[in-house]
Amino acid sequence: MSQVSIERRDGVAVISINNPPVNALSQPVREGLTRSIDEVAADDDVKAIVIFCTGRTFIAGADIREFGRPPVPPYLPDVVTLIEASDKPVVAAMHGTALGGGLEVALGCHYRIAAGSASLGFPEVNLGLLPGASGTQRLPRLIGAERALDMMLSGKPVNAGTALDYGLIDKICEDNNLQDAAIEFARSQVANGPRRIREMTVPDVDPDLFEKTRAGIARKTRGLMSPEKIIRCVELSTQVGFDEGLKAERDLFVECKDSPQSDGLRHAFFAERAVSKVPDIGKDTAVTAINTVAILGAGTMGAGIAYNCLTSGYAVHLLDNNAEGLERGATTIRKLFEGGVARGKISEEKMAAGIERLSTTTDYGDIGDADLVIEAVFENMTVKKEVFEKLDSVCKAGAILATNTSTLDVDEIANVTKRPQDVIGLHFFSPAHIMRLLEIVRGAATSAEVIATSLALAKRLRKIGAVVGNCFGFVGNRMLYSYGRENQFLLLEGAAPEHIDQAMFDWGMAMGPNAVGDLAGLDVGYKVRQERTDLPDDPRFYRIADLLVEQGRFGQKTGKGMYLYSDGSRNPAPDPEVQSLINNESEKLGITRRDIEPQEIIERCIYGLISEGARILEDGIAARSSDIDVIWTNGYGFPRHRGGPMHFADTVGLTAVYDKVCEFRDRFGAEFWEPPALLKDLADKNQRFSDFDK
Ligand code: 3H9
Repeated sequence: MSQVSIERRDGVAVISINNPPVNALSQPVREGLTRSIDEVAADDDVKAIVIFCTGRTFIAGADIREFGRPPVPPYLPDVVTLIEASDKPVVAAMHGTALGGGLEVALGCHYRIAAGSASLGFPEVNLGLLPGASGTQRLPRLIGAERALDMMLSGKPVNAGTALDYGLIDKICEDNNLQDAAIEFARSQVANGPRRIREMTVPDVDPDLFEKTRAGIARKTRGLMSPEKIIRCVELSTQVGFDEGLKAERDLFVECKDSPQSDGLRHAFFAERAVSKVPDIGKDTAVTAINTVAILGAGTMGAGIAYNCLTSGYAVHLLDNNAEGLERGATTIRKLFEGGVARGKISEEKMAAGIERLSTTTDYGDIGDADLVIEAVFENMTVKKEVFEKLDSVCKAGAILATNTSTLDVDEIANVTKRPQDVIGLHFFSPAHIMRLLEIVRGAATSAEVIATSLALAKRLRKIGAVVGNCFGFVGNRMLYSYGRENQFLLLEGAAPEHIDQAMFDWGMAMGPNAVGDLAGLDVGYKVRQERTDLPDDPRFYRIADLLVEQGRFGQKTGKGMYLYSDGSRNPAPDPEVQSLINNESEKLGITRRDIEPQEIIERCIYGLISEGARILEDGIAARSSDIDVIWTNGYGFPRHRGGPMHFADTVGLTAVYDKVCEFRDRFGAEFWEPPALLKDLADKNQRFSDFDK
């Protein structure tokens, strides 16, 4: 069946697009639209045209999957031009999410109406693209350059009400009456005829707008190419004629589309959708209803998780053995709510309702009715086991018992209960209410239902749930060990903390490893290392971090760690004391310090990560290499435009990665740099990690 069909309703032709799930503008849709517009243009009985979509949404954009392949005509800009050229008024009738190329189709129409629940936007920037089918030239003409820039640079959609205020749409109608309202509206415009945006001029703009915008986004968009190109296109819309602007837009769009940045961002988009598909968990796996969540431990993490649950509509019992700690936790939650209200993120009513759903207790007897318990106490196996024994005795049958451990063996914890099938790891990242990642750690006995329910929970908490296997540190923190190890070795070999951090920041990491360590607290990793019995017997291993902790330098919270934080500042300042400590240690260990180029810093840290990622795949701890990418881009500040460590390796080429790892093995020893068998195997076959996923 064709994805585009025509129905005639008393002089109005309704062109319907039916391309589930999101009516993306795949080649057959573009072809169908072209054919349909031509057909109704030639039909004298048709006086006006409506473009409508069946299913859950208006067109949600170009078909992103096509961008990795050679383009096949008709091209979208030509389709939009054809629509606008119609002599009969064309009305876009939008519901759901009218995004990207979908909104460009609507801008090619002469009029636009939308259902009240619709949202409209240009999310291309999130994919390293710019609106490439005239959006950068039509939107500023319709709503002004400033608002157009805001929509295209933020990538955030606007709701129907805002769209009406902006003049982006002409009318809002009831959700269940869209098609009829659009037909009536189209009929009412027959006398007026087409109104073409290409014939408009951009309303006057502040001459400094573009420079101010560039300066305003510089830090946030560092290293990204598409934001600057969006600004350039909108600037051109105020300087040159429509056709010239369109041509420039096309050239810049193609440059973006063909860039590794867009490739990485598109990979991240699809990886985030793939991660929710867990091989042995089907759509028919039962999901337990969760209404009440108990959170154990009222520290920063517990309070953050509680706030996240409360703002997602759950009732929360917050439990802590220590009454003062409990009060502090409740205060933290109230402050988080107040901050949310102050920033306009939540309403006063939602805050009041959320606080109403919170109860606090020091008594395990009060949490027996919880459907889900999330333990967020100290990262210590003995403490965790005690907690789970208590939970086993007080919690109702069928309750999910989750540990927020970031490293420990979930099976060992589960096995102190009589219900290991109900035990799972839910590894939140700090700050828990902000970080999007939730590592869902399945134990050997965890039931499919508990995993499916945890995935549903992640969605309701507005997080990305990544299901991983059980091993020390799971995926994220296990890989972090290799990354951190190289950082520590580089310090001893001659690189200053700030040089390492600068190199990694410039490469795209949100922060360098030393600044991250200070932020998270160097004592956290120290305590974990103290408990481990399987660490390498190498005096260099995390030596500097250990010494700093032993001197009471825990990081930001103690005003000094790898860096100095004077007078409560959060800005890391290099500390000569730390540098001399590092120099002394190098000498003690007989390491000759040398200048280390940023390139070596980057390669050792990132190839260390990639190698551990490959081992994680070999061990079956992650189901797909793209799951690892989701974890690192959403939990560890890995640059999204590089797709994630495994995708980055694919773009470098696995033979080159393998050769480099072998070079490091020869230079720095096999203990840490023996190439993983999977890396060698894929490199030998000239394959990618993405081939392993298939
Ligand atoms: C563009 O338009 C460029 C133009 O300016 C210029 C061109 C010349 N293409 O997210 P979901 C799939 S760039 C292909 O889970 P939701 C998705 O992979 C584009 N596939 O649903 C998933 O597949 P699967 C600008 C797409 O309800 C399924 O649909 N537009 C596309 O949570 C369901 O997706 C965008 O960037 C696509 N465009 O959210 C919008 N979109 O089931 C991107 C989705 O196999 N899309 N799929 O895993 C979205 O933001 C969300 O999908 C949307 C629905 C909000 C629409």
